[in-house]
Amino acid sequence: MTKRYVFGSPIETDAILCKPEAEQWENGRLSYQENALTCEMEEEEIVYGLGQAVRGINKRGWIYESNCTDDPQHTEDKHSLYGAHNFLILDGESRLGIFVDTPSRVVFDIGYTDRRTLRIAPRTPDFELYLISGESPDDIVRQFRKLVGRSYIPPLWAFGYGQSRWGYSSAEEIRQVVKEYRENHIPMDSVYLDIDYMERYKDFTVNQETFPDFAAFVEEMKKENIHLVPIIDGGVKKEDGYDVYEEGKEKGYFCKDEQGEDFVLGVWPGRCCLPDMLNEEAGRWFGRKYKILLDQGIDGFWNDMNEPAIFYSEKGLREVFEKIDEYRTQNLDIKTFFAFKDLVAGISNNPKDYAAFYHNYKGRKYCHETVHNLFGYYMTRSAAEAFEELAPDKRILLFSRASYIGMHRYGGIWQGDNNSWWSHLLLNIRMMPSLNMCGFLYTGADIGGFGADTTEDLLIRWLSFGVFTPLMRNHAAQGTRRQEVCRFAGRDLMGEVIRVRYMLMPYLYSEFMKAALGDGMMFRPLGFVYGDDAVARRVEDQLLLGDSIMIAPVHEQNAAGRTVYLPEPMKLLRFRGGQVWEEAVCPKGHAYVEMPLGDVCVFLRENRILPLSKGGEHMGEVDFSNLRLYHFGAHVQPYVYYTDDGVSRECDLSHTKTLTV
Ligand code: MIG
Repeated sequence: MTKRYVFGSPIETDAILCKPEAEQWENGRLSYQENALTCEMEEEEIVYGLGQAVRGINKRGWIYESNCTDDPQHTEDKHSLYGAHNFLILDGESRLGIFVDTPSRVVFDIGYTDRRTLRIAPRTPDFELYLISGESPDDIVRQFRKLVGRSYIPPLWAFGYGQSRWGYSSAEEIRQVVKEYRENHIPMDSVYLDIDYMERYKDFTVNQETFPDFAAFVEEMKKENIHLVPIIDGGVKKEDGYDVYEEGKEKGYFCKDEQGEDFVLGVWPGRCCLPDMLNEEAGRWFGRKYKILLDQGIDGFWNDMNEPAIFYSEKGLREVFEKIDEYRTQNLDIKTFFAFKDLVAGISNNPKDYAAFYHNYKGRKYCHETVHNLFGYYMTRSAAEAFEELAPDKRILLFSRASYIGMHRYGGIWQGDNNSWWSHLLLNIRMMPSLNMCGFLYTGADIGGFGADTTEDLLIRWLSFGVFTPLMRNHAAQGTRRQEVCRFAGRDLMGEVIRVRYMLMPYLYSEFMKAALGDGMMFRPLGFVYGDDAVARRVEDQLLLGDSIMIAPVHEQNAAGRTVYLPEPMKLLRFRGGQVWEEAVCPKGHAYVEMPLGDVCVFLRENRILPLSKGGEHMGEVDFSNLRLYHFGAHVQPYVYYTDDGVSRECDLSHTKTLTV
């Protein structure tokens, strides 16, 4: 049951599609005072949720802030990442789902100030609050997701393995990457185009010198069964004669500063303007621009820098230059040296700048900071709504870096600029269920790690987890070690791991679609299914994937295996050398399982079915009808199997059939 409460005069976010009647607030489990909601947490209570955030599946013991931020250091001392996902569940003696709907910052102090107290403090006293009670966390998630609407569904090919790298700058370079994969028979479906495909980082342009005849190149890649996926940035280059800029300026579609002039900020292309994504007309205009690339055969995009990231504002830059001169002649000591250092570092993503420009949203003028968390959401929504008109018959791949709940209807997200660290593989694992709770099903992290140099074993282990995530993309930053699998001596092993993805595809797609169409989760914490098992509830590095299997990825360097907790007897299926080895049933309890590099292990639940295909070198080769069904137990339940053509926008649960043994 959901109860809705309105505090002050909230700004509509369009997160919730169907709103129940608002009720009169009364302090109950949660009390409201001094613009904060507080409640006591029981010792054993677990707090799930918050989507994209640092730390564990259980969010207790830290203070988080919903404030979309471009911060490439996802260390555990941080409070905000790229998304703002204000939904959580308290799971103790009773259960409670909480969604705080407001477009600006919210602080979630989950036992940080006082270990036993939850304190939720929105930036202003204007917000909507939804309290959902239910029988189980699963039940609460379903009710919540029904309120926020169906999750985005990408085309089937977008589940294939994709290669990306910041720095790919010519058609020739991309041809080479594709050639290496195909020659080594390593499956692949997509290559991502990062900012260097553009002409001087101008959205919707293509560098004519390095990508001559882009449409023909897109077509050539399609023949190789490769989809090219270009990046689109939130900022539009301020350059005379650049049509997107000129049009935006003339029509008044850019965000304005206090004086009513176009707000100017620095991002990749240098000086930029921000399309007012929140404004219906401006958003529609920006969304229609994707047509330029659609017309050249493109059918997928990733939206970046849409927190929005601000390297500097024109004003901020001026101030820094003025101050820097003051330091020039000084003896920089303990006080002044660090102030000097911070001066330049503080120029990016500065709160002052977020308070210095305005939107025209739903007919009213708003200072950006009051609606900050909606920018990436509305950028992605603008694109998705344009696609509905421009490509009514097919699904277009779309995912974003910044997000707010509600955006999950329009696109997926990737988990941003992680690092090639083992701890970030673990973070990737832990974030999957939290994101799923908030409706973000099509998601994944940069496999191998974005920043810093990867290692061969990290990449293998990360791929061995990445085979399960809907977005399976290897991406790395400019200047880091090359990360295409063909660059490693262990390429054959990596190829075998990637092949597992294609064998699992019928199951993964089916589970994804059932989660999307049925408001469920694809990845669940063990506590969601084995809520009465006190040990299972504390497991932070194993997940249930769909209804049939559990996964327990290796996330430590030099481990030859790991301890796995089995909440019930399960059968170990080991993918090795392109084959599936059925091992003995592991009894309930802890078990040490050997997992040498290159093995992918799944734990099959009793009386469930795991359908597998033979695989393929791209999604078009995967046979979704000739399946081998793995199972064990005396009372095997039928498997509800979803398949469709993978492109039509029309999808519903009538596309399911039942597989039995
Ligand atoms: O600030 O386009 O998260 O995936 O490679 C860096 C360059 C800008 C950030 C994205 C990353 C991408 C990079 N972008």
